[in-house]
Amino acid sequence: MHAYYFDNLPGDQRAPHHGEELADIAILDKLGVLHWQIPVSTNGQYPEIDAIAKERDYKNRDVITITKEGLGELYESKIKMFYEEHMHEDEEIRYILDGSGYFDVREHPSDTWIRIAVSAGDLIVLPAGIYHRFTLDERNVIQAMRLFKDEPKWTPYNRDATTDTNPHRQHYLEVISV
Ligand code: KMT
Ligand code: NI
Repeated sequence: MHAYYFDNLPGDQRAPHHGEELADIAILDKLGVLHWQIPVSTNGQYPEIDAIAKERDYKNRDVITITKEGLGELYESKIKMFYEEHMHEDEEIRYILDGSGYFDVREHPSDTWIRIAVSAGDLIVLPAGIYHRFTLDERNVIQAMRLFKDEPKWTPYNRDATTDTNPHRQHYLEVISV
């Protein structure tokens, strides 16, 4: 996993968009983004993931494969939806099993995008209330385990005036400001 400032230039969202300025991975700590590197198992057992899931109360999980073939006619609309800036009222927890992609998160208070490049073995937890988006990269394939505290539901709230005052957003801002 590595992180850098997004260049904000127009063009394919899948391109690296590597800005001039480097971002220290420590910036993720400041934004409340948790991350681990856990080599992907070849036997279907995930003891380290299980331990983190137990400690953090992630009761459910599934596996999503994002490819043109896998998503069929939903592909373009899904890709667009993942890339709309949004927040959730719960954590977004993804363990990358294969392929790669980018999670963009908003730095606060500058509101600049930090691009986080993830690939197999990266476990990332985006805190509730953080503004973010996701895109495939130019390899066009990712497979990820999604972990959930409760049943597999995580409503995206696209950023607007109401998300700015959402209690989960407000709570997030309080937590990262201490
Ligand atoms: C999401 O919520 O943005 C997704 O599940 C897509 C990314 S999973 C690697
Ligand atoms: Ni999300």
